[in-house]
Amino acid sequence: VATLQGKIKALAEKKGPAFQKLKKEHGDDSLGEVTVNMCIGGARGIKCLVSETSLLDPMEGIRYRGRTLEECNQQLPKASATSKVGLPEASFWLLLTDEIPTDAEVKALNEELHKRATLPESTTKLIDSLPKDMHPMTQLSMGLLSLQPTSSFQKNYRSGTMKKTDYWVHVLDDSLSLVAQISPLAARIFRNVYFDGKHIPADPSLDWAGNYAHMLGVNNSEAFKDITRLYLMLHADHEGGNVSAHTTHLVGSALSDPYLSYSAGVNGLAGPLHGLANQECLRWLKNTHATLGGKEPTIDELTKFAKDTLASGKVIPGFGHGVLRKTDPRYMIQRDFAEANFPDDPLFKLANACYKAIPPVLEATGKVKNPWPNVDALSGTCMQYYNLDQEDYYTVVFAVSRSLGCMSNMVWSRLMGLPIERPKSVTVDWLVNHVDWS
Ligand code: CMX
Repeated sequence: VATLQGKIKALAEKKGPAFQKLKKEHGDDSLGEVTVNMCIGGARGIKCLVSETSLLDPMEGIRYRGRTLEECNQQLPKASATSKVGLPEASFWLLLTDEIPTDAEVKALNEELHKRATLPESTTKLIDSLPKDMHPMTQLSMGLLSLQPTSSFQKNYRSGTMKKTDYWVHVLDDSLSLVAQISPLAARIFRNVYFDGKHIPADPSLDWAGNYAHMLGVNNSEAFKDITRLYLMLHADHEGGNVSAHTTHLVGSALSDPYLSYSAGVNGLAGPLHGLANQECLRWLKNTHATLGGKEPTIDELTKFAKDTLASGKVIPGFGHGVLRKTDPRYMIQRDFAEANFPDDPLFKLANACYKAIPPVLEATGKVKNPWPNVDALSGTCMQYYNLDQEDYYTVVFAVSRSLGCMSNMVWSRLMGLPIERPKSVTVDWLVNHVDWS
């Protein structure tokens, strides 16, 4: 922890003067106008948030601290000499410090995470008592809330002794614990819902994501551990404006602690237009596969399926994006993994056919701004190949991953002393009176 703290502090000292100068000397500079459509259109495109950890380019995709995901996957330390997948906990280090950690640093981080991973009895009791048909994301959100009394931030705030300049230290402390605890919590929910509560103990010799895959207990292969590592690395962060990151940031801006804030973020991730899309996407693919009697579909058949979905008033899950305007690089990296590991899997073949059939259907609507697939179009397909085919659970895996980005971002928000968020809202009458009708 001391090393991590030292690195974060050094980076903040390096970046601090430019930030202060911006505030002082350019505080009134314009970043563009806000149109009526932006105001009534979900604030799309308004630059009104600072998120230090990553930046999303519509054409190129996300960069973690300036590095593309391909670069991250290459440069981040691996679990073994044979693995080709960058470790997600190494991306956590990168998001926090702007440095690729050494193997030794990742090893030390993993030891720290293992030390912090134990769930209090109050949490295990609560989780074990929940009805099996309660959605796993609801359970996860409740589990995170149940950990809130352990928050170092809230304890220190309450004691009245914590200086504003030390907020981030306690947020970092909580973030490490939350990241450590979220994987056993998520695995416990999975085993309760699908395996009658037969739990698999953690393996302290494994890395964070490898151990999570191990505790899920659906597949012992190294390939399943690798796809879990890849999934968790790819979904870790997607700048600050998406629903889960923004919610976490917004709630945290009221100085709610990391558990309260991330539980709220998880609730946003549970929406079908956001994280739940991976569950919906696999359901859509399975349904299409079954309706076609398991045979390989023609592009014409898929086109008809896609049109029927639109005609029934539903969105096609896994396609489109609020910011991206080309195929999501996260989709492409997962596709490369699938090509290398299970090219003949029927659902992968179906997902590939969708890649050809669906974009023209969405384009023909004339309104969809990005007809290309996003990450959710393939993540479920990859997981089901390794027996993780309980699609209602998929968004939980996303949430385990997204804790890395949301928590890193929260550390930096407190470090920069960002204030409580309070954008201005207006009424429709106000808009009507405000615009120039002449
Ligand atoms: N299927 C059908 N219609 C779609 C569509 C899709 N995949 N994507 C966009 N549209 C529609 C929108 O619903 C909207 O229609 P209305 O004007 O009738 O309301 C219109 O096209 C314009 O939308 P947009 O500006 O292109 O997209 P938004 O920024 O409003 O929404 C998103 C982005 C992701 C919510 C949307 O593309 C969608 O619903 N996709 C399917 C769900 C999905 O895959 N979500 C996961 C995204 C990644 C993530 O957050 O995890």
